[in-house]
This record gives sequence, structure tokens and C-alpha cells, in this order.
Amino acid sequence: MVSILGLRMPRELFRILVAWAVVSAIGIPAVWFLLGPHLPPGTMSNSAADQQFDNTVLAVCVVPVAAFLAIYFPYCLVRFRHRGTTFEDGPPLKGDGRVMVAWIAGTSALVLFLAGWGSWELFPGEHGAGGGQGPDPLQIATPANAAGALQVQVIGQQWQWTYRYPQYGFETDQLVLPQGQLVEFHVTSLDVIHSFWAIQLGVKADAVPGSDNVAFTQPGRVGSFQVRCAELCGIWHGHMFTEGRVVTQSDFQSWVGQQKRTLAPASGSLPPYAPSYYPTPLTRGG
Ligand SMILES: [Cu+2]
Repeated sequence: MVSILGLRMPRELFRILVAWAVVSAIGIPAVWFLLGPHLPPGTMSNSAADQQFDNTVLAVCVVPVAAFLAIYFPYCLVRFRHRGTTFEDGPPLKGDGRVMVAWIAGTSALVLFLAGWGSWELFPGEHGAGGGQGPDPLQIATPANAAGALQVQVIGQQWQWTYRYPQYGFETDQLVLPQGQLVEFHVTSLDVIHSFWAIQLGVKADAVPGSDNVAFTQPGRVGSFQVRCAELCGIWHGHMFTEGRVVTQSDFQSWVGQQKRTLAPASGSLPPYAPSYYPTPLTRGG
């Protein structure tokens, strides 16, 4: 028996706890500072950076639990293994009330904390992009400066994405966003359920016919990002895979001008803008 702080415990438990404290003390800052900056979805937008922060917090919470298991089991397997050649039953095991209380209390506290943390981070919208919860959401990410946001309607159909820019009057198959500008995605579908996933922007919202799912993001860095359909939507689901771009404000303006000119013949016959559409025969054309 070892006695620390008036608490008597078996020598084995003391050793395990010391090793656990040392590994946790090294592991937690290592995960926070070394692994955290490389966790998905990265820092290309404010919503992605917020999610990376959340993932880092969760990874840090996992360290002490994983460290305890990684030390406890090998230690017990080696320390208490059967020695000698005779095979016989070991001494009977009895439950220990203190261990059970400590285990149940510790794991319950951790799980409740993670549930509360995840809800706080994702639900009120202040931190999340807004997953898109239909036309009448319980809560949505509505930034204070949403009035000046660039509107982009994301339209899924078997099997491609198109992007309608209602403020500029065209619809294109390219997703180009200006750096530093708040973007308000309106995600919908013309046929079956798809899911718009702009991976590095940290935006994911279901594309559902008849629904207008809203999600916000503010790209912070120029570069390209991947767009995937994240909902099995038919035989060419895997082909709903494109690349979007974040460009400077001036590059965005020249891209808009070029799109307007190129798409002018088609833009005139676009169906009127609507927050959502329905599958055929009730197509966008009516
Ligand atoms: Cu799809």
C-alpha cells in the first residue's frame, strides 16, 4: 500500500496513476499544439476554423481516457500474468464500490460535458455554419452582417451541382467565392435528396427538393476547395464531385463579368428565382 494525500492505495494503482498523469501531461499539449492545427476541415473559412477548434477540444478530451487504457491494460497483463507451470484458479474477484463510483462518475461527467459542448457549438449557430434545417429552422447561423451577404443558391440534381447567383442574374456550374465576403448558401434540389459538402469551407447542408437550407460561411483564404455530394443519390452519385475557388474581390468581379457575358443567352430564359424547386413534372419551368 502507498499513502498519498491521506489516500491509501495499492502500489500498482499508484504506479498506473503516475504513468497516466505523465502521459496525459505530455499528450494533451502535443494534441493541442501539434495535431490540432492539422485536423480537418482546416482554416479556409471562419466556419471551418470553428469546427477545427471543436475537433481539437474533442481530441484533447480523448487523450486522458486513451492514455489510461493504453497504460492500464499492458501494465495489468504484464504485472498480474500467471507465472510458473501449474495452472490453477486465481483468487476470487470482488467488486470495489469506490472504483465503480469513480468510473461511473468520471465517464458520465465526460459524456455529459461532450454532449453539452457539442450542442452549444453547433446548435446556436454562432459557431457553426448552419447545417440547413429547412425553411423553418429551430435555430440558424445568422451573422449580424447577413444583410450584405453574397447569395449563392446551390442546386443539386442527378448528377451535378449548379450555382445560381441571384444578385447577378446567372446560373453556372462553377462555384467561385470572393475572399473575406460573407456568403449565404441556399441549398436545394431539383430531384432527389443530395447533400452539398464544401469540405474545406466547413459547410454541409442537405439539398432537398422543396426545401431551402441556409448555411453561412466567410472564406478567409484564396485557394480551391472540394465540393462533394454527401448523400447517395443514384448511380452517378460519385460524379457529383467538383472544385470550388475562393478568389480576391477584384478577380471575383472580373469572373462575374465574364460569366454574365458567356451565359447571357441562357440567363434570359432562366426560370424565375425561387427559394426551392420541385421535381418533374412540377419542374422549375412550371
Ligand atoms: Cu447527389
